[in-house]
Amino acid sequence: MKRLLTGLQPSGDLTIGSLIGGIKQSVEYQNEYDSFIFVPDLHAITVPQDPTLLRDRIKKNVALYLACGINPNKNTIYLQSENVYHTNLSWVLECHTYMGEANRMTQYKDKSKKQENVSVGLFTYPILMAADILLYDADYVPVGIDQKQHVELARDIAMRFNKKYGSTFNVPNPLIPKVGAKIMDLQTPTKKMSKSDTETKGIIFLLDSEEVIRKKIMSAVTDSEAKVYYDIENKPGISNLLTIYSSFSGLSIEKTEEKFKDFNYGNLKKEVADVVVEKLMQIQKKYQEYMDSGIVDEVLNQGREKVEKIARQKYEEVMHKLGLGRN
Ligand code: ATP
Ligand code: LTN
Repeated sequence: MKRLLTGLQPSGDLTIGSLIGGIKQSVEYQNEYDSFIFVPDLHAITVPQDPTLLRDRIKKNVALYLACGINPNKNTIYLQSENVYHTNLSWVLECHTYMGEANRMTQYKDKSKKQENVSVGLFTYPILMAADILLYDADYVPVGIDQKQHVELARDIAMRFNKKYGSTFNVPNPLIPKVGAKIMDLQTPTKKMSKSDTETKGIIFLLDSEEVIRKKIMSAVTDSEAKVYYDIENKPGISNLLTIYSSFSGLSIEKTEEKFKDFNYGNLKKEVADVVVEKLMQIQKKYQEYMDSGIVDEVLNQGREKVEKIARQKYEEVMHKLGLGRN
């Protein structure tokens, strides 16, 4: 079975964008691949975080993964920070990455523009990500298009290392969802709904209450044409509502468009709110059960134990090849 590995940064609470664009795919992949899903909490501290919120969110995210259908018997689930080999290998890989390569990373360029004091960690972030991937010989790495460049860097580092020291790392492939629906912000429907945005009126979080979900959807920005059809360019708000309905109901975009063609915007929004509320309430019920049961800790302990063994073996091989230590 090929190995698949992915992580969702705990940089903000999970949103319906995280569900549709990330977690839902992982649920589909879990039957086909040996799946590793981890929380890249070390990546989260490349930008300032509140420790109390971060600690709380890490556990919440894992409970949400489970509530959304990630099966702990089919996935290896763990926290990045609980396995020291991620940072150990990251250092080794930093010493095999050129400044020119790291300088080309577009996410760093974008993110560093938004920060006042840019940390060195934000710059080396893609190399830690390469370590996350190479440590476990992942075959496939499902990521959004914005992360593709990072997976390509991991490939380049792996090939360079293998060439210099002999075959050590599997060369991973990015797995970009083919027709993955992109959920846009409800207030600015030309912008992706993003969990780390500070303006939250246009974001539906998986743990929002029914009242808040309805309020956010009912006040979604639309247009003045008063006609429901799918046209991302000219009607981003309405198209986004149709996408959300389609993603939550499983109905195709064409059928969703057909269903709502004679609806006014208010009634369309109400129907969208109904499907989202129905699904999220189910998820929240399961989430609460997982939070109360102690299963999250059990799953993470099991995951930690399993990945520690794999990672230690890989890291010892790397040390040996580099002439580090005594063996
Ligand atoms: P951040 O705000 O912390 O950068 P984000 O909410 O933009 O995070 P990521 O954690 O970067 O999301 O994305 C994780 C995965 O979920 C990626 O594969 C990404 O493409 C997908 N994803 C995130 N937001 C959306 C969205 N609004 N619509 C569809 N897919 C999304
Ligand atoms: N950078 C990724 C999260 C991430 C990741 C990884 C994804 C960290 N390490 C390794 C896949 C494999 C993000 O922001 N979505």
